[in-house]
Amino acid sequence: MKKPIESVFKKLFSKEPLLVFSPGRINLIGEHTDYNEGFVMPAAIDKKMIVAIAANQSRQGRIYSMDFDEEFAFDLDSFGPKKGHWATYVMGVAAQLQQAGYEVQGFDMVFGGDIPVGAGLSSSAALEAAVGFALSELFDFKIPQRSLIHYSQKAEHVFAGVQCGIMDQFASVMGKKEHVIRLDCRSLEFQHFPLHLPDHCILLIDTCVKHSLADSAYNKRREECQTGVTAAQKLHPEIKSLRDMDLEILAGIRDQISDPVFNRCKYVIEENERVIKASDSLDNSDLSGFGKIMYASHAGLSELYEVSCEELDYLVDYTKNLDFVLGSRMMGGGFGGCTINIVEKSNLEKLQKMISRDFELKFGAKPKFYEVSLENGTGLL
Ligand code: GAF
Repeated sequence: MKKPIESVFKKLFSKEPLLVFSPGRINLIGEHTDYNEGFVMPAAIDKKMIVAIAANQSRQGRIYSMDFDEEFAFDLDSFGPKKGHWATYVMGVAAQLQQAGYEVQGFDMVFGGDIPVGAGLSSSAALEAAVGFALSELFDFKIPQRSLIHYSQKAEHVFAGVQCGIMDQFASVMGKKEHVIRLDCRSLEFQHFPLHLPDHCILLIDTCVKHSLADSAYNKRREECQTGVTAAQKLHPEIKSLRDMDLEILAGIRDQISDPVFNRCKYVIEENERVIKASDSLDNSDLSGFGKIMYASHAGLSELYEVSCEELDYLVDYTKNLDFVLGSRMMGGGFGGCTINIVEKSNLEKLQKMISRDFELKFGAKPKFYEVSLENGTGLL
């Protein structure tokens, strides 16, 4: 991907660009826990967004998207969100930097990469982090990593309209080769720990569907969690987020909240406990224990949090009786995208053939498969 982006840039703008990259992410476990100040276990992967950039001595940001084969220009002194348009992610980051006092000058940019869009691998967070880092390098802002993460998240909130948590941007910036990140989304304390899978690999199976309303349903889940917290605070004022609640506290407010709110809160409380248990399993090299927790996570996401869909449920169920798949669950925001699976390397091909055939028979289209490796976060190419 590096070569075509570089040469498209040179062709369009007749100068040498600076090249940066930012990876997509997987999440082993801890879904929809980040915005509840809970725990997550993501990692950066070998699929990335690449940004080529150079200053243009004007007050314009001129951007070309390789994926959309489209150009877009905006005036750095007057611009706003353009929800639903790819350029909103670039402008959103530029706006955050300006707001923080960085003097963003005119720039030319080409971007593209191999993170499938809509697959739940957080291509938008990767783009945001890449743009922030590219502007920082180009104009020598020296933005610290943590600020880069926050500006990227804020860009998503303000310019894309999705009230996302911190996980995706954090993983994209802080990823480390062959390591997973254990992140406490309240304190933002984290650890990199090596993931040893001698006989297994991480396989993502992409349903290639993204059901509409995913963004609005995401924001709705956030509100439902907050409704549960607000109800609990009446009895326990010290509670700040679902992170501070347990099932007993939840039972105490059962009469004050609706069934969906109860279910959302129950899921988040249980998922936080699962992340802690899953982390212990990995420490003890108990991969099969880890896999069982993945299945439990999926059940919660599907039945209580209600962010799964028929295609994702089918893929997870499919693997349940296969002894060469240790664990499987939907990954990311939901309503489509990928499942993440821990699969015995020696049976990888067999699994792909079986699923390809049966998924197509059921849904009329083939899924896609990505075997991923864990890689470093945002940097210079
Ligand atoms: C999306 C969001 F961007 C993340 O912050 C996270 O909430 C995730 O969905 C669900 O775990 O990727």
